[in-house]
Amino acid sequence: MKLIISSKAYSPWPLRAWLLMRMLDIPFDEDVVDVGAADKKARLAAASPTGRVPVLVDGAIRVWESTAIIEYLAERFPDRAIWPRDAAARAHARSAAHEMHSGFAALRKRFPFNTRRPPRAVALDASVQAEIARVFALWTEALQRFAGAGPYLYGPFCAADAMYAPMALRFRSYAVEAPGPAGAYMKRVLALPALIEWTDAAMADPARNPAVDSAE
Ligand SMILES: N[C@@H](CCC(=O)N[C@@H](CS)C(=O)NCC(=O)O)C(=O)O
Repeated sequence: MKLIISSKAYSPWPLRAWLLMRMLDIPFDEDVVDVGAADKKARLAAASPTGRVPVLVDGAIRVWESTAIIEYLAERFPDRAIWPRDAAARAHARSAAHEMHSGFAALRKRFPFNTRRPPRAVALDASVQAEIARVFALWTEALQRFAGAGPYLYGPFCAADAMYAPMALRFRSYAVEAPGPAGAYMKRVLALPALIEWTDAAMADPARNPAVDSAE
């Protein structure tokens, strides 16, 4: 299988699929469309009907949209527990993942994704603060109700953890402190060797997006 992604420093959606596959030992090749490449638009258009990545290519099958990739992987690798085995935990995890996919617009806008950004706080309006509080409440609820012995939201690492991993990176980049169990969970996610592999690769990548790099 091949996962088409974009420059790692700026790519929260590709990170989700990539991290899930790494964490669940699903082998794949990666194909990176460089943010600075002259043919970037053409390559994205050739890769994806939306011109956006991630795209998973499995033989003749092409899957776009991160949530569709997760569902495809869950069907293709039923032994991997991409979603929790328990029905109540699975329902919660799916709701959390879809809430991430469709929500948190204020937070994403205020915290442009940039894994190379030295941690620094910015002023937060009420809508961003409310979305941050919602993420922490969601993590705390999942940890308290479903994590058991942990260490992740529903115990073993699953798709919901992958969906929220870029949020942990955003919180680090913008110096947002997570309280209590949510903070401990965030630390565990940021310590994942696979996540560090991604951010190290981003650090070493010469590709630059000046608009994001110059954000407040
Ligand atoms: N809803 C899509 C969003 C994908 C998306 O916005 N991807 C960004 C990278 S994070 C992209 O490909 N942007 C196009 C570009 O960089 O020109 C998904 O869940 O996969």
